[in-house]
Amino acid sequence: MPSFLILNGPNLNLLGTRQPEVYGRTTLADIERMCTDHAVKIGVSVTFAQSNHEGVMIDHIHAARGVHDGIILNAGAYTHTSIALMDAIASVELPAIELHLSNVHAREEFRHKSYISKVCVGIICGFGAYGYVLSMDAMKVRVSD
Ligand code: CA2
Repeated sequence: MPSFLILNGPNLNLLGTRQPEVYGRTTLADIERMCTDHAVKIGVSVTFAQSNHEGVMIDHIHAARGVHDGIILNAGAYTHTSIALMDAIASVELPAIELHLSNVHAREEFRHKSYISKVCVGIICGFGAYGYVLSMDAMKVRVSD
């Protein structure tokens, strides 16, 4: 059974509690439940991690090698700044999907730049919490190729 790491970055632990007009009212725990239910339906396994720290996120990415078949990554604001995360994704040679709740291209200019995109197989953004489910479907297709 394909196994996916779903890794969330800084501030995403606050989902559903602040800025609902931008990020919705769904909490990270709700998203994890949604993904766990969907995993059963499509026959994959999912492991979740969240960190507010760049180095810890890098450790999770390194640890995914040989354990998971793909990484679904909402790197939060590190998307727009982190060469280190980009290098970590490239180094593990696993397919990664860049995920965002919001449509980053409809927002501030600084969110249009992503270091992560260069090393990801695809990008899903703008569909809120449903983007996690979409990413799981997309990753399943990718790893079944
Ligand atoms: O749209 C996304 O998923 C983002 O990755 C979210 C990041 C943002 O920096 C990216 O540009 C796009 C921010 C996550 C902040 O999450 C919060 C959740 C609740 C309250 C405040 C922030």
